[in-house]
Amino acid sequence: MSYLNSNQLKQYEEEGFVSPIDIFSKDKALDIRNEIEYIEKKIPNELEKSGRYNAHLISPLLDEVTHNPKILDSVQSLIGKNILVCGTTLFIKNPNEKGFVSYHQDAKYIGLEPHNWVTAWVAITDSNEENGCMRMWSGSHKNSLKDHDQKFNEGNLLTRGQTVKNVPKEKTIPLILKAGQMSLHHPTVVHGSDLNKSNDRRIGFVIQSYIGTNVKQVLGKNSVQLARGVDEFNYHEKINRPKSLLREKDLKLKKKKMIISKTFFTRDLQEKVLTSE
Ligand SMILES: O=C(O)CCC(=O)C(=O)O
Repeated sequence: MSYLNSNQLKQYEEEGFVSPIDIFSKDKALDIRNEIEYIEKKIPNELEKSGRYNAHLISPLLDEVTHNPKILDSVQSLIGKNILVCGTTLFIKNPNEKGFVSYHQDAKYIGLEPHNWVTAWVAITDSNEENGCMRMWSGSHKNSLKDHDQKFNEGNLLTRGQTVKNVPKEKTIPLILKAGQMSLHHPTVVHGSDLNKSNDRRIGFVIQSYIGTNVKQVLGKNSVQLARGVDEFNYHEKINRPKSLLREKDLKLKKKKMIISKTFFTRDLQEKVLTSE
């Protein structure tokens, strides 16, 4: 049992995140990294750009992380016992590349209402200040959603470059994780990350997000997996878990889900463009 204790619950409530939480061993993290790198070699581009979404549908080891009972215990402490997996994203920063993540609030663009959901960031490699770990603006989840600019800067790993202005960067808190640990963050906490200045990759596998069964997708359609409990609302289409690595039908499902996700990830931008014309 790995339910959150009272200190961890207090941290989440006051700061908008809880970290670090031990999930699996360094060796297990290395196995997962090897599976990711095997996929990258076997099918170049499969995990590039929008391909980084939903790799848990083609990789049994990422599927195992997504449904890990320790992660689900912690998540249950925050959103209740009926849990769906909405999607996952691989955030990989290679050394000597320009990857960063602008400061943003997930709830601003992800379309999940009400905010009975939480994001798990699982470290497949160590994640620290040198290689560009996530940084959180502690307590920022308590205020309402902030205005975001759309900034298409080179290297921004966010699809729409959504950026909150005037973040006090010197006050943001680095979430330093060892491979096999995770952090959990609130839908409205402002967060981002800097460049990887190390000589190795920084790999984060992000379950984006675990949602309560009462949560709807208001910007489009979602397909989900039941992670725990029962779905008494049935708002979303259900999809299967992979039985082996890189099955043809799972690759097709991942692609289909990517096209649907892209539609709602870009929707409010399209609306913005249309209204400003
Ligand atoms: O991996 C990163 O640096 C940022 C990830 C992120 O923004 C998120 O998980 O919501």
